[in-house]
Amino acid sequence: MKKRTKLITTILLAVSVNVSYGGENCLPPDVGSKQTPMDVFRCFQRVFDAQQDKIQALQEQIQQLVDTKADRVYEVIKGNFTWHEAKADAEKRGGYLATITSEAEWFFIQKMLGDSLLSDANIWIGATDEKDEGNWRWVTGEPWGYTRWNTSQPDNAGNAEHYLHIYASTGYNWNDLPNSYSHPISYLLEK
Ligand SMILES: [Ca+2]
Ligand SMILES: [Ca+2]
Repeated sequence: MKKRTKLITTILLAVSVNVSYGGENCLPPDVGSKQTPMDVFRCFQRVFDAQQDKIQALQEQIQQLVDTKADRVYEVIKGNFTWHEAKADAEKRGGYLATITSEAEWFFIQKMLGDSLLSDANIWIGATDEKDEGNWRWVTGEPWGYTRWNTSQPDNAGNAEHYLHIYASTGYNWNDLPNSYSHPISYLLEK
C-alpha cells in the first residue's frame, strides 16, 4: 500500500507541472474595454472547466497506471542494440521493452529516470508495425492509443521503419526506425 501511495504521489507531482491554464487570457477589463466583468467571469469558468476535464482525464490515467503497473520499474539499458536485440535482452532480464500507454506513465518515467534517460539520444521502446505496415502494436498486447509521434512521423522511410524509438533531441517524441541503425541505440526496460 505504501508503494502505491508513493507511486500516486510521484505521478501527481509529475503531472502537476504539466497542467497549465489552457492558454486563455482572462485579464480583467481595462477602462474603455468592451469586455464586461461577466465576460471575465465566463472566461475563468471556461478555464476552470477545461482544467477540471484535464485533471479528471489525468486522474483516470493515473488510476489505470496504478491498477496495471503499480510495481513496475523502468531502467535505461545502455548499449548499441538493434530493436530485436533489445527486445531479446529485455526478456532475458525478466522484463520487456517498455510500453508507454498513457501521458501519466510517460510523466512518471521522466520523473523516475531523470538524467539517465535524458542523456541518451536514442532509446528503443516496445512497439512495432513489422507485421502489418502502419498498424502499431505494443509488444505486451496492451491497447495502442497514447502516442508521442514527432512531426511527420511515422514515415516508414525506405519502406523499412517498423520499430519505435524515443528521440531525445525532438523533446522525447517518437520516431520509427529500421531494426538496425547507424547510431548507438540503448533501450528502455520495463519489468
Ligand atoms: Ca513501418
Ligand atoms: Ca521515421
